[in-house]
Amino acid sequence: MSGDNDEDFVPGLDDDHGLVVEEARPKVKKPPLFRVVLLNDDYTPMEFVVEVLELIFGMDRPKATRIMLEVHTQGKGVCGEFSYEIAETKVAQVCAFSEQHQHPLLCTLEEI
Ligand code: TYC
Repeated sequence: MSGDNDEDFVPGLDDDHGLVVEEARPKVKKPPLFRVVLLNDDYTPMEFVVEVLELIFGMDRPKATRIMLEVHTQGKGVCGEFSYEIAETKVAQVCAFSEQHQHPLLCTLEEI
């Protein structure tokens, strides 16, 4: 019987209707990422910045110390890359924690 044989296969045609429709490939973009960036200042104690990096960004002490020193010497440093909602939450947490302790530590977002 015709159509039951693999050798009769014609791309774009099927036996019952004559046409097959290619499945839609929805265009889905990856969501944008944001860097959370810590800024240097002259007043926030180094130990406090290390604590922030451990507490809010889950870094271990050696990594937190390295990032803190990078910020101290270069003026800014990256704490991590996140979706917008998570990055925004981290920035808000850093600001709230710094304000609570009356330090002027600044933190911002950068779209990647
Ligand atoms: N520059 C600060 C000091 O000498 C330390 C510091 C590091 C402050 C990183 C902010 O994001 C910062 N005490």
